[in-house]
Parts: sequence; C-alpha cells; structure tokens
Amino acid sequence: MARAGGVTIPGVRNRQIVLASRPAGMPRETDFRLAETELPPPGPGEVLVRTLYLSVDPYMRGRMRDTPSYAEPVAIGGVMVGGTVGQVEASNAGEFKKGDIVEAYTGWQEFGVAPPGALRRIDPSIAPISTALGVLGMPGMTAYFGLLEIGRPQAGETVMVSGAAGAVGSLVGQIAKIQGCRAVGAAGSDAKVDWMTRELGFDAGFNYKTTPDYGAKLRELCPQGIDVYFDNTGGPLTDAVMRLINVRARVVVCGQISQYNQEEAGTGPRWFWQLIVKQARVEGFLVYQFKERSAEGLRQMAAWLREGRLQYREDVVEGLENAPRAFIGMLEGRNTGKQLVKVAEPA
Ligand code: NAP
Ligand code: FER
Repeated sequence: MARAGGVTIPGVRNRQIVLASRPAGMPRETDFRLAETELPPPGPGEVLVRTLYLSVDPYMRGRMRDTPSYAEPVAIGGVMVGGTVGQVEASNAGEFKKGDIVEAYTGWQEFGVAPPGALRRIDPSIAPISTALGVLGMPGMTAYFGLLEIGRPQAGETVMVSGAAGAVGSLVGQIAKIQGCRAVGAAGSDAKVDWMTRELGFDAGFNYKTTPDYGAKLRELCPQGIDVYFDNTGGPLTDAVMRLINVRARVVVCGQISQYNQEEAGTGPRWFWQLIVKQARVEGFLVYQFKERSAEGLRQMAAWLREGRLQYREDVVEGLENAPRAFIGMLEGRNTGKQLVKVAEPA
C-alpha cells in the first residue's frame, strides 16, 4: 500500500533502474540493476508523477562517472537521472491536478515526486507528448540556441554538422536550411545519411564509418568551405573539419560523444593554429544557459513543425527494464533521431 497526497494507491510499487557499478569504457547492462521500492508519497506542495516516457541522453554517461564536476554523479545504488514525460497521479500543488501531462526530471523509474517548479506543463494538442523530450524539449532547444546563438549562420553559408542523424544533429541541419544555408552532415550509417538527405533536406551527407578520407569528402561536399561547424562528436572528423573552416568561421562545441567512454583524452592533430589563420571562434555551450528563453525557442520550433518545415524521428524502446539497453544502443549509434523509452500508457 502506498499513500499519495491523501490518496492510497493499493499495491503499487515503484520500479527503478539504479546504477550498479561505474563502467570503464562503454557501459554494459550489468552496470545497471532493476530495484523495487515503495511508492514515494508526495510531501506538502509536491506532485507525484507516473512516468510515461523517459529520455536516454549522452550526458548521462558523464553522470555515471565519479569525477569532480559541478553536477553530482549518480551514486552507486542511486536512480539514474534524466528527463521524463509523465502524468500527474496525485498532487498537493494547486497548479497541477491528476491527469495533467508534464515534463519532469524524475529519472529512470515508474514514479517520481517533484515540486511544481520542477515541472513543465505539456499541451498534448500541440504535438505528441513524447516530443517534450525531443524536438520540443532539451535536444530541440540545444539545436535551436546552439546553432542560432552560438553558430550565428547567415544565408548562403555552409553549416557542417557531426552526429547529424541524432536528436540534436537532425534538427540542426533542418534549422540551417530554414536559415538559407547549405547543410552538410556526417552520420554512422548509409540509412541515416539517406534519411538526412532525402527526407530532412540536408544538401549532402556522408557515412563517417565508411569514408576513408574525410578531408577529400568534405572538400567535395563543401566546395565553399565551412562557415559553421556544429560539433556533436569530436574525434577524427572534427580534426578534418577544422582544416576546412573559412575565415571568421564559428565552431559550436555542442558535444564530444566520441570521447565520453574514454578514460584519457588522446592526443591528435593539433589544429588550433587554424583559429589564428582563420580568425575563427570556438565556443562551447550548455543548453541550460538559454533557460530563460526556452518559451521563445519552443514557440518557434512548434511553429516550424506545424508549418511542415521541421521533421523529427523517435526511436522508442518499450519497457523500463529495457532503458539500459536503449541507453547503450544510443551510445553505439543504433538510434535514428531521438532515443526514448516508453514506460507506460497515459491513463
Ligand atoms: P544522438 O545524436 O541522438 O545519439 C548519439 C549519437 O552519437 C549516436 O546515434 C551515434 O550516431 C553518435 N556517436 C556515438 N559514438 C560516436 C563516435 N565515436 N563518433 C561519432 N559519432 C558517434 O544524441 P543527442 O542527444 O542528439 O546528442 C548529440 C550530442 O549533443 C552529444 O554529444 C551530446 O552530448 C550533445 N548535447 C549537448 C548539449 C549541450 O547542452 N551542450 C545538450 C544536448 C546534447 P552515429 O551512428 O552517427 O555514430
Ligand atoms: C550534454 C553533455 C554535457 C549535456 C550536458 C552536459 C544536456 C553537461 C552537463 C553538466 O555538466 O551539467 O549532452 O546535455
């Protein structure tokens, strides 16, 4: 028996995915464990949320690591953190009522408790509710503000994107097209490249896993050079792109996923001299720095969706117990578009 805001939910237990061990290199399913607890009762002013979808994201690899960072690592035995879309099950907060759909940060579990300030109300009439974790959520805002505010693309410029068939990258290329740019992307399979070029409107793309000479391929696909490089991956591709940036290029460091499973940073070609010659700018950013402007970003992305100028894809794995597999699959590149885990149906 569990109590929730004066409401008793008979026999409901909370299943969670907890961190069992800290991985070295690529995480394995045995680094996670399924745990079961009593359903947490929401305290005064709190909201109990039933998870419908949970998001698996690259940054979570960093949370599994016990190295000093301003973000706390997930403890051994602790619930994996992450964004969720859920339905209010019981509420002690006036702003939310049972049945409301919300975005929360309650992690890999069937139920979570949150204060109302940590919840975002989702309007299911705008788009499917799962998009609150993708195109109309954190990855969408990353693409929107990262490209437009850090990359500042101008019409006619060439925008190169790595990780171009993922949640963020697939949107970056499309936003670049909306801005009147040439969009070129690299991704890890021919099917992903076909999707980008045939359906999303990228001007060109290539499979970085089967292309032997990145420099030659980039020269072919970016005959005017590269004005904005939106980097999701780092690694050898980034080394090659850096040699082709134009004068006054902007390099947007969004992610470095090729390094997230590495314990040591390797050395590689040293390309920083290019920044001098090209008087270029490299800037890292965190989507959260644009938090105050998220309403604007969400409004614009929703409008582009409605106008058919933006497309998105979701890869959905069913079942909380399959969250570790979905997460590892995403790190391995098995996803096209946004990787999600569906945990429950809305009531
Ligand atoms: P995603 O692209 O949907 O999924 C990750 C993708 O990374 C995989 O599908 C895989 O695709 C690719 N990948 C994996 N290992 C790789 C490697 N060694 N080299 C090249 N590509 C590799 O994930 P996402 O959520 O959209 O995130 C994309 C990037 O943005 C990540 O680096 C993430 O950390 C970053 N990000 C940053 C912020 C921020 O605030 N700065 C916010 C959100 C995301 P392939 O088949 O193409 O290999
Ligand atoms: C990401 C990579 C790193 C990301 C966030 C971070 C939100 C860093 C987060 C932190 O240290 O707080 O993809 O996405």
